[in-house]
Amino acid sequence: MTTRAGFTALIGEPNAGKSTLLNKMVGAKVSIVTHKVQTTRARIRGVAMAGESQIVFVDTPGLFRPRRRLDRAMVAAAWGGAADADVIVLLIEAHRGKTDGVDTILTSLGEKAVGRRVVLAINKIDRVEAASLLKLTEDMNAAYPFERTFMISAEKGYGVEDLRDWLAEAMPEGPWLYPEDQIADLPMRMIAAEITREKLTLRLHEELPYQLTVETEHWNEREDGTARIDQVVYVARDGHKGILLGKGGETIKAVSKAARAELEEFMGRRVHLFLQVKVRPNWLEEAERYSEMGLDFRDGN
Ligand SMILES: Nc1nc2c(ncn2[C@@H]2O[C@H](COP(=O)(O)OP(=O)(O)OP(=O)(O)O)[C@@H](O)[C@H]2O)c(=O)[nH]1
Ligand SMILES: [Mg+2]
Repeated sequence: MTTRAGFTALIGEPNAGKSTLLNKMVGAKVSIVTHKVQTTRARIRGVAMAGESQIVFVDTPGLFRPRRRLDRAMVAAAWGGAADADVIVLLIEAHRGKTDGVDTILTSLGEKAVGRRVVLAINKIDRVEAASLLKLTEDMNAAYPFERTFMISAEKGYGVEDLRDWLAEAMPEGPWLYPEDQIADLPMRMIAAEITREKLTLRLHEELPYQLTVETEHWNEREDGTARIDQVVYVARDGHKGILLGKGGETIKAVSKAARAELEEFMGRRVHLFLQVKVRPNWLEEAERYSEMGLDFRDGN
């Protein structure tokens, strides 16, 4: 039997559903998902098996017009993910269509995807009437020579199998890159930090989720089979710390509870999670914070 293995990068505007699709393909929650834009910050790999083919999906941060150093590093990471891939899947949202943001991505694709196979996935088709998809498909294909167009709902699973089968065939021949039963290659301490950041993002409003970062500082395996995990949430301002803690510490307690529950489910055992909030006015300009996130600090220049 010939085996195949390769990389498929998922790119698109923030909120397009890239992480949802990766999780669906992998069959487990490897990458965090929220209803807010700019949830994913770094490249996250998830491994899916399809027959004799191994597809390594690369989830990327959304592509948008960056302002801050962190934004620039995120966008650079996204294009870096595309540059290394065998196939690029551009996700767009069916109900939003060909937005200005999508146009900007198409222009960049022209330069950055030379020689790569690029397919279009129109996502969230559960939100529109089927009739509207034809025109969108035409407009998109008039603007860029996609090899194929798929209509999917990453959340409901519609069309996901077709896309996976096509990608399985498109992967180059070669030995598998990961053991057959491996689904992710993110270290556990990073997955744990991401889970906490997801719960914070879901609970906090406006700019706050974009002004914080979570790091796992200590991870201790205990003799009773449980794990003690200590994490730090860095914020830039005193006021943010107050909001994060909430009245009588109720906000941070709720976040910690939700994160712990998900971690326990993911790990299949008991976890003791301790969160500490630290004010660090300059964290968005610190190289170490970026390497902890899996981002290249220099890309933010
Ligand atoms: N109705 C509907 N919602 C979806 C679908 N796929 C994803 N979503 C929702 O869209 C929102 C964004 O999903 P994500 O997977 O976080 O999007 P993303 O592209 O990874 O976003 P960033 O990480 O911010 O770039 C979430 O609320 C998802 O539940 C879909 O097929 N249908
Ligand atoms: Mg994402």
